[in-house]
Amino acid sequence: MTATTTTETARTTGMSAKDALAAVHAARGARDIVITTMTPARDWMLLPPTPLDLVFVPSAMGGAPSMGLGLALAQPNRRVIVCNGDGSMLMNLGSLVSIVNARATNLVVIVFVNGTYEVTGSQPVPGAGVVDYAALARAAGFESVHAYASIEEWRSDVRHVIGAPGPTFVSLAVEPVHGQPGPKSPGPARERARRFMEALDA
Ligand SMILES: Cc1ncc(C[n+]2csc(CCOP(=O)(O)OP(=O)(O)O)c2C)c(N)n1
Repeated sequence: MTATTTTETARTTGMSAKDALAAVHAARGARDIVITTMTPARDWMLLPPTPLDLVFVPSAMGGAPSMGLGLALAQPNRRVIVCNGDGSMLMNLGSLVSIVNARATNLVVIVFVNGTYEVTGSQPVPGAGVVDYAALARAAGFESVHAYASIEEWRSDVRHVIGAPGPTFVSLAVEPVHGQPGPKSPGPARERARRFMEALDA
């Protein structure tokens, strides 16, 4: 179930968020919805886009797992993958309980644990190095819980992890990056929402 014996807050293996996202990008199915927010959104936009990407920028901070739950329930024949920040996850821990309670078997929540609020200037996230996100997910009732601190292990498991019945929670210990700008909106939200809804109907 948990893939590594390393604690999830360990920083020894040097997994970059970009590499971890690239592994998600390579493994996602053609019909899967991918929601990204915070630095995962910034780095996802460096990869080739698809109409089923929901780059949640600007965002209701903390809201990505809830957005993912709504989409997972509305689109039961699609998998929904949420790429969230650790600070954002802390703002909306209750969503984990809602996800389990709703039995959202098609939902995967991936938290990029970098210990910082990277988009706002790398302030430390409360509890960085102490909070065990995988344990929080288990306590909320998730049965499929994984934690990785190694890009090699994540690359080798990602397809299986996101393809298995959920709800699934993944904690990725990634290196913080300092001094980079936050994500820029990829365009007018209304127009992007319209195109996204068209893609859902297609
Ligand atoms: C109500 C409220 N609580 C907490 C915060 C602090 N906060 C939570 S997430 C965040 C920025 C994003 O951090 P994170 O989700 O860790 O993503 P990263 O930028 O590291 O990718 C901030 C400033 C806030 N802005 N508002």
